[in-house]
Amino acid sequence: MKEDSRTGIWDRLSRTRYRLAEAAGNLFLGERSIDQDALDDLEAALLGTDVGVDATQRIVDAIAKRVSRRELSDTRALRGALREELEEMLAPMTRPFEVDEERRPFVVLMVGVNGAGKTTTIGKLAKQLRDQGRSVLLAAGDTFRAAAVEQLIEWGRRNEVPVIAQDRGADSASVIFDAMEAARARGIDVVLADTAGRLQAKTNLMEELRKVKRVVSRFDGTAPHEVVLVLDAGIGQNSLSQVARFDEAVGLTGLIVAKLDGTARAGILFAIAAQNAVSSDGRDGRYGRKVASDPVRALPVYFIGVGEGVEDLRRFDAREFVDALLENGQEKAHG
Ligand SMILES: Nc1nc2c(ncn2[C@@H]2O[C@H](COP(=O)(O)OP(=O)(O)OP(=O)(O)O)[C@@H](O)[C@H]2O)c(=O)[nH]1
Ligand SMILES: [Mg+2]
Repeated sequence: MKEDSRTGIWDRLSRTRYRLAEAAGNLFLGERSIDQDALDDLEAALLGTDVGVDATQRIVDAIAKRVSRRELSDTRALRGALREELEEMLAPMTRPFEVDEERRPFVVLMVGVNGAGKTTTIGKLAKQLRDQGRSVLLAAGDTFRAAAVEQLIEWGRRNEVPVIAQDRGADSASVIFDAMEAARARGIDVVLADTAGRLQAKTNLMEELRKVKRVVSRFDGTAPHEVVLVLDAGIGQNSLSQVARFDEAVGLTGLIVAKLDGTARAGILFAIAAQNAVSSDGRDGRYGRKVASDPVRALPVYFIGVGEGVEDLRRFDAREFVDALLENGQEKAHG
């Protein structure tokens, strides 16, 4: 089971994997000594997969330090060291998505810019929650586009979960409020609320989301229980400003990185980790996280999206992810 999901990720993070393998292939497999040239190649490989300047610097510095301490005498040791560094960096972002059963309905707001993958992710997540035996209701909070409502209704139909929707142009906050009422009346466990990614020029997206949040918490003071930003991995370094902007506006509790399949560069996760590097005492340090809603805990990546299908939402796990990136075909073939 575990092996299956890992193989799946392995297959789909191709671009980043090849880039790393290409540069690191020399380092890991060749006869080459670990000199400045080798470190430069590693640096180039990391930068080429959207790891970003900050994170790359951290990783290369850490490796260089070990080299100068002569801890890394061979390529095998180097590979192990890189794995450790990458994993350590992502580890604080590994936290499972959990539904608090004391909160019913447990309300999840899905936010993000248009086209990021919000609606699709809701469809996939609804399926997972259903498979866990939970009842789910979808709220069509993206009232800006008629197609958005239809898309959500289609996901609802496929997963056999109800969808609360109103006509195009309806007030997003009131649709979500209605959905919470419906969920409470029906004893439903989880409400997944879709939101718009783009609004008319006269309406500000962040204002709208803030209003949604206010209205939701009027219904239940503890809600929303999760505010999850869906990021399109393909946008690269722009992810960083999106995390900051949405967090500032609505206080994020988690991330989902969609579209890590295809041409996406998986390195963006390291860039996000580096941006969020704040130690547990609140000072800038290694790989903790400062968020408006929770100043000392790392902002988790709950899931990664690796395709358009309903099954293509994988739990994020730092170790599994880094393994998938560093594994090469040979090793895989030999188990
Ligand atoms: N390859 C791939 N495609 C994805 C993934 N997630 C979503 N998509 C596709 O990305 C496109 C946009 O996804 P949506 O879910 O409609 O995005 P959205 O954030 O709801 O967009 P708006 O409603 O316009 O704000 C669709 O064609 C999805 O099928 C993924 O993990 N991998
Ligand atoms: Mg949508």
